[in-house]
Amino acid sequence: MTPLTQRSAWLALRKHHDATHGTHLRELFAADPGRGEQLTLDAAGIFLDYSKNRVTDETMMLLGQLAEQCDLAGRTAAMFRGDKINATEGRAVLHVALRAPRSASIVVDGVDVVAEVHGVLDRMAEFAERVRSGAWTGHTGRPIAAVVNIGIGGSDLGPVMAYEALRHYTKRDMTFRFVSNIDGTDLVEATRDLDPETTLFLVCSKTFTTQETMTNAASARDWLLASLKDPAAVAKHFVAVSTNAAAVTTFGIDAANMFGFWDWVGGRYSMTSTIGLSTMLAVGPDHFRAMLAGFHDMDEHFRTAPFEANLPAILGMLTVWNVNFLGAETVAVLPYEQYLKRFPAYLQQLTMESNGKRVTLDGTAVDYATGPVYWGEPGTNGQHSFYQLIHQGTRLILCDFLAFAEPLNPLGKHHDILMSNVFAQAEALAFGKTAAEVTAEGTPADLVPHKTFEGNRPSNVILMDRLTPAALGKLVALYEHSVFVQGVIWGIDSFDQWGVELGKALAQKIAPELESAATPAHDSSTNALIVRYRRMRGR
Ligand code: G6Q
Repeated sequence: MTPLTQRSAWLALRKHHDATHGTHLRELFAADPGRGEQLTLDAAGIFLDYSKNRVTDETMMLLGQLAEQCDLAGRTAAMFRGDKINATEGRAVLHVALRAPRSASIVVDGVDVVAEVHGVLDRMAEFAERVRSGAWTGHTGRPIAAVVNIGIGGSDLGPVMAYEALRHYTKRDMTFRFVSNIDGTDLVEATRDLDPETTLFLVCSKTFTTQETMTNAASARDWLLASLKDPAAVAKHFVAVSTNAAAVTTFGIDAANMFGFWDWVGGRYSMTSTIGLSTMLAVGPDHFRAMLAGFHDMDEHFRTAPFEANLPAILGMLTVWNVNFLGAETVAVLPYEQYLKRFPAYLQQLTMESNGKRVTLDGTAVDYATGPVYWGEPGTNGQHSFYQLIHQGTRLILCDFLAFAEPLNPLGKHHDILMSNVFAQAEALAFGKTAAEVTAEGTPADLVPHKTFEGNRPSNVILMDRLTPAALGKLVALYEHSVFVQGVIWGIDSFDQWGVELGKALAQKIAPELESAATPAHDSSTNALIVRYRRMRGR
């Protein structure tokens, strides 16, 4: 296969970039008064304004050609069909099956997985209703008042993001906590004001071997038994979400209280699987199903819409354009919605664990940039912090602004002020303020360079009606598929994560060395750190 950087569309994009990169967004807008309406998409309940990217119709046409030359359509069909596109792990990638309607059918290794998915969803719903209604009681007969999700990575970030995002819809008389870090403080702080008699732990781990989760789960069990005294209490206060039934039973969790999922669900793509149990407990089965329907709407849009009208395809290709041709190294995700405060953290894993790869599917080192760094904070807080660098620093940062027309908590003029900031920031980034404009305001000459805004900074504005469960589903699926699109262009496996292994293995080697007196066997820096730590702990 022709390497990416030698494909005709890539070469044409390079040439196109060289010919047009001197053109400022101010000029692009001046040349075409309809630009702000044309370079937009409105589909599946999401409006995307991408006009403030440094693109023209020709750019978009060439990006479409590049997608075609990378067989985006074929790879998309392969994913939806259940082909084992996670090649390095030999697995299908079927998070889309988790939100397919009951009537759908997707067969993997001879099994209709959609039927299985709905079987498990029904069990989850039944369990969630029992807990929410108080029918499920703890060991001493009291109903559950607090749910603690123990999990890490994909078994934490999606659930905590969704809980925060959908807080408006949650059962307010129940408390939800999320424990992920091996740092004991996480568990201690999460449980310090909880009553063991009314606390339910969800141990979420696909493998049920993850060090952090297993250690936290064991300490949570100790915390529970320290007050309830009877090991039989575990069955009423612990449920597991896992694919490893044997390990769940060994831990002491009743197999009847285990919710399974499948190896074709990647950790960071698992929030619509049983890993979303905490979400369902918080918002109830109906809202959870509405969220799944939102995901499915975006899945179908992605699967069927032509390239030029396809939201994830356009968003993904714009990222490729900004990264590979304009040199952006990071994407700032800026939700102007307080409930999405954990969305940037969630996206960091989704995007960076998926596309932080340096070899293509066949193991060849890439000679182009792959996944950018994603980061962000809710607006308007970021404006009073890091936006300075975005506006006047030396780096090009692609900004994704996320906003909703309807506030969930209408309060005076708050929402109009919030929205005016979204629109203002995107405008300021694109158009800036010229030295002539600054001078005309009577600015002293020596301050003119400081007060000048170069502009020409790219951004996307993603606008939705209202943050409902369905809207959240659409938004997350939009990014999931955008990440997939980028990975297809870069020719990488977006669904493995070998990069997390080395540190894990080394930590397992170092843990016993911290307790031993033997000379550690690492480099001089690691050895000295280990010895110093032992000394600091009086060992
Ligand atoms: C995500 C990764 C990773 C995983 C965690 C937790 O795609 O696979 O973040 O989710 O390491 O794994 P377990 O669910 O197996 O505990």
